[in-house]
Amino acid sequence: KALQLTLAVIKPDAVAHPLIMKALHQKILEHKFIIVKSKDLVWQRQDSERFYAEHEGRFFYQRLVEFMASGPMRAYILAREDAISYWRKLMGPTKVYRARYTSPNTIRAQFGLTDTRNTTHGSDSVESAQREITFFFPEFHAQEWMERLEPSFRA
Ligand code: YYY
Ligand code: MG
Repeated sequence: KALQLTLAVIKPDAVAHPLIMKALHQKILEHKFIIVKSKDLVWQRQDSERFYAEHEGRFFYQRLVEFMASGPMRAYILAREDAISYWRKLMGPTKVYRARYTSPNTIRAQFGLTDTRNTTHGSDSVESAQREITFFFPEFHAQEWMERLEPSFRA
């Protein structure tokens, strides 16, 4: 079955808690994602602003970019069948109160603190996955990675 790549990020609120990191790592493996690459990093504010440029001007923009540059994150390139929508489903809704009411088993419902400190990010489309993977892993060549797979796993 065709593998799809997505970018998953564990945000600073969760990286600060080793037990949450462990739970999230286990969840990734449990759901049969392949961890293609991972790295720990800290953003400067300008990285934050560039990544979230689409939200510039929204009421939450300042608190969002400030939070995302407030401490270490872990970024993963994950591969799986339907990786993009699958990871989004595991994440749950953006807003923590909504997540807790509507999807209590999701990552944001279980670990999110606020609508901003909501534990995780996931790409939301093929285009954003490409853009975001390159943003975090500029040295990674998705095309080459795909070409090395068994043909039946290729998109
Ligand atoms: O894609 P997703 O992360 O689920 O939500 P977006 O609507 O793209 O917002 C990106 C990011 O902005 C969200 O994860 C937290 C923050 N944010 C916020 O702080 N307050 C809101 N009311 C909405 C979003
Ligand atoms: Mg989004």
